[in-house]
Amino acid sequence: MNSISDILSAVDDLLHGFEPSPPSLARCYTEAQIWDNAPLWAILSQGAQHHADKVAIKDAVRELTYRQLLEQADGIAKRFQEDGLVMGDRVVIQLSNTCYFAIAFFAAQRAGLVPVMALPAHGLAEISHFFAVSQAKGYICERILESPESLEIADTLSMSDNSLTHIYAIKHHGKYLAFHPSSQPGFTPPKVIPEHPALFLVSGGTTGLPKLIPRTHNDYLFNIRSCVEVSDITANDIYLAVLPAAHNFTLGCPGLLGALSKGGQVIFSTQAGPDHCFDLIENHSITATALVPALAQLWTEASEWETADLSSLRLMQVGGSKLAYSDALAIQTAFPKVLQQVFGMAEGLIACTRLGDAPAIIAAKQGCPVSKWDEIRIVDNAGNPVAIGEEGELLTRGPYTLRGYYRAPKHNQVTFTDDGFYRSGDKVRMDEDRYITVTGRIKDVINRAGESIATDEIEAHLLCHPEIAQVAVVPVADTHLGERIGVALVCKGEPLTLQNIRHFLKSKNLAAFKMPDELHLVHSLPKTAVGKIDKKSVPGPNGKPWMLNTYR
Ligand code: J2J
Repeated sequence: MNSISDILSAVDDLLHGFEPSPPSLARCYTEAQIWDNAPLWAILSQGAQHHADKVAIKDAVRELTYRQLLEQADGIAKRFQEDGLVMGDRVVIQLSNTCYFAIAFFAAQRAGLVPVMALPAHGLAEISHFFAVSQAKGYICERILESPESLEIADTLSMSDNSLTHIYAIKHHGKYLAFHPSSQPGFTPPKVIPEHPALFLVSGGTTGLPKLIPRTHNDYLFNIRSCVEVSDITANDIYLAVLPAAHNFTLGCPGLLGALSKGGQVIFSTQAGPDHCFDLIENHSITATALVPALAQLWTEASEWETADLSSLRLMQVGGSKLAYSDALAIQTAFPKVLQQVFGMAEGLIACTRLGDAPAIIAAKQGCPVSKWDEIRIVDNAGNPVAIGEEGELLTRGPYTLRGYYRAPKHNQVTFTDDGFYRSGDKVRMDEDRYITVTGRIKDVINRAGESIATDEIEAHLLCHPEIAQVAVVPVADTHLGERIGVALVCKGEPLTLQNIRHFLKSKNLAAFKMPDELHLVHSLPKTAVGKIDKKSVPGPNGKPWMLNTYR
């Protein structure tokens, strides 16, 4: 049996380096019933109460009803406890999109463990970093049959000096602890405190190692509920989890947890390509899904020749990076009336367009905050608020936005204002109706011969060129200019030349000093773990990363 003192010390350790909301605000959120004061697993227990025999989750090989999902999660939760893991302990979960993901996630919640939500594409460097920061004891991973190296991280971690004591490997009968869900009716979960962290999301920044973002039971439940409300999720919805399930977008905005919270159904897909997913949409009558722009672009192109019946789809969320206006229009033509732009961040704030908005607004803007309790401040370089409609950095605070990254005091000093606003680093404009247009990242600037050039301005112009599919503008080291402007392009058909794009940019009245210095044509641009363009890894003409190492 796990002793009370083990539990107290695990919870104590969990809270070390966690920045909660100030008590006065916490009280206000509770009194206003923004915070439910419930554990995150209530989503599942309520589902099992109201929709016990309805299928909750499905993947390519299995399906589980709400009751089965709860009982199997409880079987694993009991196993965790028997193995000595206690409430407050952290576990890193790194699983692909199958039913096991949901079982493992809810098992951790039911046992009071706090999962660090790693993405399948994270490598040893990121996973080791998650262990170093969180001091997690458990690692839940899987052997992916097509990828024999998938247990290499577990092998390496098990031999190095770290906090890891329990490795659970799905689909693996070997040296690691087996993860065999077996039903456990009547399990009593430990009593978690809803103001404590329920999970750690990982930051989506494309520079440096990801930071850990503590999300509490209260804040995440509110996040999910707000997204469910604005997207009208009901028990009739069938949600396709196509981006990694551990990413905030797929997990809780409204994502798979949103669908389950209303008694809907979740279909897990390990493939994101249109041929596979279109069949899933037809076969399962999928109603809702979430994509990054590059994937939405691919689906849009494929809709021209794929013949599957996609008429069940009523909500296609697109977010994660800027959706080019021309791509939004193409989506609206290929998939009428279903597009919802989402500007979100694992740190908290979610803004989105509403399905009932005018199509022109949905194509052009990233949306307005999902909650009236989201506080937004747009500031200039000196930190002063800008006028409505002016560009500036977006700062935000609210009932589901973090107050500090986990165990990162130095970083937190510069990333949060004294009054608790999170500096997102995103450059935006906001209209009177609180609709936000993302214009870039404040630090995506090239210093060319003393001139500061925003890369997103050049990118936005180039994306209007009918022959350009994708673009990344990066600073390239230059002995004379300091930095020069490099453009990596994916063309739709005929390859373009530097001359062509300069000519095009001139026709858009772009200043001479913003003209690209160098062009590199590529077949595709590298992507981050969730599928956003990863500028840091964009290859130059010599095949090596092109961007200056010192890119700020
Ligand atoms: C431009 N930039 C965007 C958008 C995010 C829903 C949707 C996305 C995320 C996500 C998420 C953008 N246009 N529509 O968690 O729940 C960039 C911004 C932001 C950063 C956050 C969700 N949508 N971005 O992408 O934590 O720069 O979350 O600050 O991975 O992605 O990244 P991440």
